[in-house]
Amino acid sequence: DSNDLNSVLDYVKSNQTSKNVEYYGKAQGKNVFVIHLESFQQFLIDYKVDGQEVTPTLNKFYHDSNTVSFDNFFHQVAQGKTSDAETMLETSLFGLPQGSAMVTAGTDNTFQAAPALLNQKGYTTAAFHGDVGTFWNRNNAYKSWGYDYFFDSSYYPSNESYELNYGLKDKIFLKESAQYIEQLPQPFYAKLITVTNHYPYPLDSQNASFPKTTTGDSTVDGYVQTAHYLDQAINEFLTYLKQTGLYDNSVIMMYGDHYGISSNHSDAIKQLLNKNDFTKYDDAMFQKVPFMIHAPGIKGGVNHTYGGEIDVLPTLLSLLGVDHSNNIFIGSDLLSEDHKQIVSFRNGDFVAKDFTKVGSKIFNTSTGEEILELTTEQQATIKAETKYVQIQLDTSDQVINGDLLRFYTLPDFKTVNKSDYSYVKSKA
Ligand code: GP9
Ligand code: MN
Repeated sequence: DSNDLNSVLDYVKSNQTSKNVEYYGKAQGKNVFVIHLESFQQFLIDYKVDGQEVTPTLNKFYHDSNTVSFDNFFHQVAQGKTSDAETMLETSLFGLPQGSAMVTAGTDNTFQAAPALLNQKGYTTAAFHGDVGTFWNRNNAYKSWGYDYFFDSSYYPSNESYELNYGLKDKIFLKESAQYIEQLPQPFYAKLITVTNHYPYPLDSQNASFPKTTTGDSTVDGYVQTAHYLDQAINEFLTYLKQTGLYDNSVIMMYGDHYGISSNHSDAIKQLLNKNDFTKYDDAMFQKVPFMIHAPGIKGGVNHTYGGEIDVLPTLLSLLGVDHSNNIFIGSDLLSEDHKQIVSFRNGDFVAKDFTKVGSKIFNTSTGEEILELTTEQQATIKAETKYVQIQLDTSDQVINGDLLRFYTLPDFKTVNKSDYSYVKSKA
């Protein structure tokens, strides 16, 4: 009941961070593009096959002097995969330990999510995706989150050759999204969810312009090829943004939602990474995904802060100068010096700046060495970090399972009324 809110509010209070004056509000009033890079792992950044970069566009974006890029950023998804990533990015709440929060809670729960928060600051909000709107219950969850518009596959030209795997091919998807982007009153918050770089990584011969890897694992070897295709699609989209001037008028945020190669493929992974071992520590590090924020005039560079998807929303709102000190968020601003560098995984494991815990094993995070005998001091640190992770996860689950945001009055925020929204395409 509403009393359960107290422990949540205690957490929120203890989770407050100071502002980083170098970044806070530096992108105030700018449009926001959130580009979801399907199954895109950090190791692809600057990765080469036979001397050729797999993702030249994204590498350039990653190293751009106006891009803040994180190289110790992890996905934190569980069974809900893409939907868990979306939930974290839009609400700074975790997905659930089982199933998908977007499916089980997306229709009925109350949220104070990114689209609604920004909408009430004058933003138009829109989500774009080339699959049917019902997948992951997006057509309902997006209403709860307050998206003004959701352009699903019904808004895109249909032609058998345009589709692959889970939906529209990325190049066609991004190209055909332009006609809707152009109609959005500014400033807008637009999320574009790509899908071609999705397991099992098929690609039609016409678009296959990069050699597959040769590990011999057929579910792995197509990964660089579809990643390269995604990179080309992003290149075309960024060119469009530059031509229209939107590039200089927008925050462009990109992230990989989760791993593309599951840890079951350790033999192939060892070949790809050119390593003899794939330890539990290596596996944890393999869960890194890119997180990049480009904004005109901001100081870019590769930032080594440890963080994850749960931290994206507070980071973005800080950059936009939108106060979030009263919001029930589990994560915190990655650019704040108070950000605790402990990345919780959904199963209670974690990567912290000092130690990494996988099951009962503890590793030194910077060297990867397993620590077999812990000192009393190390034991105390790990105990505290384990507890912090558990509190994060439990607090988040309490909020979602108890639908607690319905009891919480966020200052200057009007509760979203789902019946105000319809995404059904009207007949021309
Ligand atoms: C489908 C897509 C895939 O619409 O977003 O989701 P995933 O399988 O990655 O969770
Ligand atoms: Mn996904």
